[in-house]
Amino acid sequence: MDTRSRSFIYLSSFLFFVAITTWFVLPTKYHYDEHYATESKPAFSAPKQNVWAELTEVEAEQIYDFVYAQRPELNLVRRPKSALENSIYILETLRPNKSDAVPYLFDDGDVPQRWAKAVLALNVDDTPSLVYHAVGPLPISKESQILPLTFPFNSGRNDVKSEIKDYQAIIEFGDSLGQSISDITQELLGATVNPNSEDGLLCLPRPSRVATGGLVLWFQFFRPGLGSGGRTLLPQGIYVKVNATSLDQNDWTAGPFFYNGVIYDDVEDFRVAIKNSALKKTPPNLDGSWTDTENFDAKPDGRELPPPISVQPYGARYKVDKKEKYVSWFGFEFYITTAQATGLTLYDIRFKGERVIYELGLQEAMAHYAGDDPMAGGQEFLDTFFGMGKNMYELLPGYDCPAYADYMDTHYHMAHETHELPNSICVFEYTADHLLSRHTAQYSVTASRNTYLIVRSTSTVGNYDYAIDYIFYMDGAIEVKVRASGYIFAAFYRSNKTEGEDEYGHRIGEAVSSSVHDHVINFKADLDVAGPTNDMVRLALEPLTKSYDWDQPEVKERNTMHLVEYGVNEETGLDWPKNSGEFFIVYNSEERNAWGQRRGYRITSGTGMGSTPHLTIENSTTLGDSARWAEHDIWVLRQKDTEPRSADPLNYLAPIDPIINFNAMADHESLEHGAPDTTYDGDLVVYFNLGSHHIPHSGDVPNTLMHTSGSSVMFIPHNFHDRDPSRESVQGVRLQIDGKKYGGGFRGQEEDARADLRSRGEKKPKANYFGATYEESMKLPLEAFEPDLEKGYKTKKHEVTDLNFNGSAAGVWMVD
Ligand SMILES: *[C@@H]1O[C@H](CO)[C@@H](O)[C@H](O)[C@H]1NC(C)=O
Ligand SMILES: *[C@@H]1O[C@H](CO)[C@@H](O)[C@H](O)[C@H]1NC(C)=O
Ligand SMILES: *[C@@H]1O[C@H](CO)[C@@H](O)[C@H](O)[C@H]1NC(C)=O
Ligand SMILES: *[C@@H]1O[C@H](CO)[C@@H](O)[C@H](O)[C@H]1NC(C)=O
Ligand SMILES: *[C@@H]1O[C@H](CO)[C@@H](O)[C@H](O)[C@H]1NC(C)=O
Ligand SMILES: [Cu+2]
Repeated sequence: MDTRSRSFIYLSSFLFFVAITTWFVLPTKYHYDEHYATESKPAFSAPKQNVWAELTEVEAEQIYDFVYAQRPELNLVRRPKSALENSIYILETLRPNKSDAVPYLFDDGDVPQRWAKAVLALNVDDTPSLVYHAVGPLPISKESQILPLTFPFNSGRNDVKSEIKDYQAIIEFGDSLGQSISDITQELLGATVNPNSEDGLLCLPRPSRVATGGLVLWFQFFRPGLGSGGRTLLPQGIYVKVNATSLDQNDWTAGPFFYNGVIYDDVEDFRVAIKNSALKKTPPNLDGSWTDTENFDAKPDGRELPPPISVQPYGARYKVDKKEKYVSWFGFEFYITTAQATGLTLYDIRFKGERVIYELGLQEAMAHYAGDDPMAGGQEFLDTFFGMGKNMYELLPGYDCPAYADYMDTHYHMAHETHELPNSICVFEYTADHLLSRHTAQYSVTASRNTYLIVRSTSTVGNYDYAIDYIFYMDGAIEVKVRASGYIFAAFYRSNKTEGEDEYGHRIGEAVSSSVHDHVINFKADLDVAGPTNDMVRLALEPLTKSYDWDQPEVKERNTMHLVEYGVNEETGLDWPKNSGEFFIVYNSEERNAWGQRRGYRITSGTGMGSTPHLTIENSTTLGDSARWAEHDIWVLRQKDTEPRSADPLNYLAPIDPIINFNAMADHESLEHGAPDTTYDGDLVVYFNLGSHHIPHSGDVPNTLMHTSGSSVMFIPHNFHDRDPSRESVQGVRLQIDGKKYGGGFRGQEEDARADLRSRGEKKPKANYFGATYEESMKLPLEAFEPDLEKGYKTKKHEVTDLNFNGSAAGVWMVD
């Protein structure tokens, strides 16, 4: 959202066809047999309304009209031209309190009242403020009201002041500042800022800053990154501090400057140093084919053939109610909803009719940098500020998701406009290349396939792409996985480096440093394991030296190990244990399985690159109190209607005094419950972090790769059932290699004793399948292998943000 609409030239052929294609429908789904077609199945509908669903366009229209009519004194405009005009910036669903939704879901209670959250962008005494309101109940009636929305915010406020008074002026200031030193940029960078040219330099501010009052920003020069949008790989070595505090732009000041490790007080100092050759030069960071995301020309052996892919000729085995965004698959059932800030959230996740998780969704996605230059050194992003939902773009069939996946759209309402993000959520089943279980016996071998269900979306926030998966396994396990790709936000590398430059990354190009950073991505899991009353424990496996009677007299003391359980009795943050030496388990407080064991789910760092991280930086100067959840791996808190979220997008604007301070939520309240103390009912909430310590290396150029950026957390049944429930769901085979005399077991086991396991009926075939199999050869349409993307892709232009302020949570400003 570069104001000069200096939009990217689509050099890559993919983006090129996106730009030229007209309006097409989705590729029709192929089906081997009409009989299996989803369309011909009886319509599937959710048992209840999706009470968390995003507002419809009709609802939004009603609310706009209502607010305009009720608040004439605010002079709300539909399309604000600056932060000094009042407007309704965002409208979205104010999700119902859990205390209202649960009676509806489980006890025939009434449908909870539907409310909207309205973010008003208001000019309060020349200071732009974002102010939260609740509007409802919906539909708008005589009872509907507009109320200040404070209860979700532990600051007690419903507003955040923004120092960004004139976004447009900041961008223009960067432009004219850049042009005013074109002699310097030509000399040092070999180019100039020129808004009328596509390959001119840009002079852009760092969004994050330290709120000491006022607006003091560091600007850095960038080459534009023409081909694929690789601007963040192209930072240049000139930095300038700008004081944009005053309302009057004429009072804004530029300087000092920073170049090649040296600070120059003002532009004249800088010029003089260049003229007198007192300044040590360092080569600029030039664009070239090295920033291109593709190599269309290389022909290594094998590239002439397409790779193997997955097909689904008999249709899907899950059911989706797309209207209610409700999914059912092998005992799993859940609702999906979206929000412009946080993307997907799943609600009321049940497994075989039992409650497991009430709410599972992203809270915030942080990237925190470090460096010895003024840009990287103070840089940090909280990506809900830019919108993890708003930036959930259309997925590529056959690539982001298999050709046979189902898609859903996302909507959000910004500045009196409803935006559609078509096909931005996909759902599909996938069979892993590895089994869920197998066993070789003396006369048989058995194998069960690992087929799982995935709900996927991808948020592209400026330079970075986050692919977020919710994965469901047949044993009741649930995994949340994030993989990152896209361009790293590199730092400029001074070839005449000052001491310490290599402490903040690797040199990965002529004048590029990889710029080390931490990704910490916070999720909420409101676990209701077999119901809401739960306890969390740390079940430790510890070394032990013990004397056993039966060991006497030979072994006086035996070095061994044993289980020790520690209750988590107060709200706290935990780190993944050393040597994976503890199991974090959430147990139901009352229910036990057939063996008298408490029914539980284990929370563990899952399938990624090592265990999931927390922020390395302690008490980050940039973050203040805006993201305290990043300081440990996993948190356990009381569930409260007044604490629905760990973070708010506006925390980015007010880090020192944020609207939600997570520290004040995780404040060591007791988690003990039951008589005589009835103040706490035992309903707990877990917050956990995904992400990675990202030390990009030469292989992150041009883009970060998803196999190295993956991280996940899993929720795994732990004594939740009496046996492994996947046995009744899986598809697989037991191959009998000697069916006559002996069965599957060891020699000596009589055939008849286990006849039911070994054969189906009289024929006693050798291969005994459980679950359906493919029965005949078939011919599949090309679409099953290679969807026609030129027809299928609806989007004509992606509103990818430039990690700048326009369209962020700070507001949107329209140009004429
Ligand atoms: C801000 O972004 C919106 C789209 O979200 C665009 O319509 C508008 O022109 C942009 N404003 C400026 C000042 O660039
Ligand atoms: C920034 O400018 C404001 C007003 O123009 C001034 O009051 C303030 O002292 C300046 N800050 C610094 C650090 O120079
Ligand atoms: C780095 O500095 C040295 C002097 O310290 C100078 O000779 C050399 O040219 C500089 N290198 C570059 C790339 O500017
Ligand atoms: C964190 O930093 C702030 C500001 O420097 C300081 O006031 C505070 O005491 C620090 N807190 C901790 C826990 O170190
Ligand atoms: C939700 O809970 C909060 C905190 O108890 C309360 O202030 C608010 O009115 C509730 N919302 C509705 C719609 O009842
Ligand atoms: Cu990264």
